[in-house]
Amino acid sequence: MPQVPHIALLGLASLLPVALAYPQNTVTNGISSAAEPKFIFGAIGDSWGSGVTWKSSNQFDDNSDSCMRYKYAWSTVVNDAYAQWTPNTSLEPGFEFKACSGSHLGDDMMNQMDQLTRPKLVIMEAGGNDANFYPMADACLFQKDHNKAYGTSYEDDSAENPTGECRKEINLVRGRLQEKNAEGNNNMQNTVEQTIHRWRDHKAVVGNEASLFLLGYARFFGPDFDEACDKWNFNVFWGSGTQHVVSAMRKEFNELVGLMNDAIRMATESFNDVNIDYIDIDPALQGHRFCEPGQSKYDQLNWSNKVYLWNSPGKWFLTVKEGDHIETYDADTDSSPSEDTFNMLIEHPEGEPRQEGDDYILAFRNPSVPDITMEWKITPQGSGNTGGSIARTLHPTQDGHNRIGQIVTQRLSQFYSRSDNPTIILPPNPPAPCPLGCTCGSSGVPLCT
Ligand SMILES: *[C@@H]1O[C@H](CO)[C@@H](O)[C@H](O)[C@H]1NC(C)=O
Ligand SMILES: CC(=O)N[C@H]1CO[C@H](CO)[C@@H](O)[C@@H]1O
Repeated sequence: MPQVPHIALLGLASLLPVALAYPQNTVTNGISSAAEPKFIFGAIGDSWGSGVTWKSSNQFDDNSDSCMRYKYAWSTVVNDAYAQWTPNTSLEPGFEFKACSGSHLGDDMMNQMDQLTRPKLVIMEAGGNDANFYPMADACLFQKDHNKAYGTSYEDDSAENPTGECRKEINLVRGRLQEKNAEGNNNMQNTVEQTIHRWRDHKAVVGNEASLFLLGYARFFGPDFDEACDKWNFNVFWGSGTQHVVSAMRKEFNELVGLMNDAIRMATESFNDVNIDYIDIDPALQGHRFCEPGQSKYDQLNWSNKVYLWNSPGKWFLTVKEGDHIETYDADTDSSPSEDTFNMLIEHPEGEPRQEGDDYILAFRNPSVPDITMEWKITPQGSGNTGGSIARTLHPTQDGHNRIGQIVTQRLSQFYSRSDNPTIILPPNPPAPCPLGCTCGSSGVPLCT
């Protein structure tokens, strides 16, 4: 890469004044001399980095900057595992968590860098907002804007000249990920590279021998062969949406996440610097994405721990009545009805949703079990922290963050040559669930009818 030595020279030119300008009495080489020495490491990035808290009990901090940092985000898992990867066990961990929901590559990352003291290690996860994935997810999955006509569904639309919002948004995201600049370089990769250049030149990094790891994202959907999902949709019930989660669309979503990851990985590789590298976190969700074989609709809506991604934008309350017996469940306490009850009712909405104030309410009753009803109430727009139950959609659950944190921990222990610590073994991926319509004995070989 011809521009690398050039920029590196620029960085060198500014090294001396910047290093001298840095307050030497408080921080030297990532070791704070005020208190006991620390190994300072920062986590910066967007909402996949912040983790998206959705209630006060799982906030990492007081959320006064509305960054929605989650107490169980992958970076906290890495911090908890500090002793397993640190290059120097005599140093206390100096974890600085600055990732912020909504952030982009470039300026936002540099603003977060400004908030770090003098890190020896920075782990960054960003780029999704530069590709602008959310409008695509809304158009293809949730369709939560009551007043919007989403138009022709994915399967009835043209890939080249779409009229429906879903395919239009997919094409926009694809464009952002595949566009090339005048020199023929991929724009997204270029944006990542520019951010890395700026990171190298940042005053907290210059002269500090710091390392930078960039995380990618994880694909949302399981392997293609599950057909049950073709008949489901993730549309919110208060909208008029009927976009099913068809396999061709799932495949495209996965492909786009893959393109994002390629741009990040290739950008890091272009530096050919052992201190700048990519970590593939996609395997973290293996077996636990949406539409994995053998999952039920209940699993998709985050009422089980089979799926490691959040679904269902909105703050919800459920009431299940069985004769005189009434049970309520809500998003705040994370309580949920039994899977059997839910699955028995969910395909049987009774009439149309009604609106009460800010809420939308829909009742369900299965004609074959008429004395059980379920009422589902959703507040689409949360305020303050409740907004997180919308914003967390399509982000990892705590289980997902755990897995991502384990992957990062393992990588760091290799990077810092902690061969004394061979015990970090990622949990094995669960065996593939039995495909629908098949039976799987202890051999695990599916017998399908
Ligand atoms: C680890 O940190 C301690 C405390 O600052 C320092 O005295 C020691 O030299 C460091 N060890 C290595 C191997 O860098
Ligand atoms: C709101 C909700 O449904 N929460 C559930 C999501 O999944 C986790 C398990 O990963 C449950 O603990 C929550 O109750």
